[in-house]
Amino acid sequence: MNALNKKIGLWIAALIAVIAIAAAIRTQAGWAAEAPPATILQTVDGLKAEMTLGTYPVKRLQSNDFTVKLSKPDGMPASSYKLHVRLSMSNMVCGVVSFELKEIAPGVYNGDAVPLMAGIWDAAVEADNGERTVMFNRKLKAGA
Ligand SMILES: [Cu+2]
Repeated sequence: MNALNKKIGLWIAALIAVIAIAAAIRTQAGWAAEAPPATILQTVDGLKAEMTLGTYPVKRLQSNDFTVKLSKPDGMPASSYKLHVRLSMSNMVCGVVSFELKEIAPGVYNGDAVPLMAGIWDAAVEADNGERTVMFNRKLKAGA
């Protein structure tokens, strides 16, 4: 009876391991994960960022329009910031993509995001005006 319980226990452990591995593979491929929206609003330290992707889901190995609208607490555009974006994938070593955004209108910053592979990417947006640095974070989905 004890041996039978041990066998059943091992089977259950193996089954759990298989389910966990399958879930991990699905998440990395970006199938199971729902696509984050194209536009995400975030306020950090009083600075508001509206982060938008032109085509969405973005396309891997192509230039994808990445726009950040920065505004102050009073709603006025936050000008003259330097914006730096860093794209990476959690739990993967497929590479980091870094690029700068250019201010194309007061408080409106634009650049090209080029994800290396399909899946869910983390985008870290660093906004610096020489006096302080504010970090924004969002996820984005890249398709094939
Ligand atoms: Cu990857």
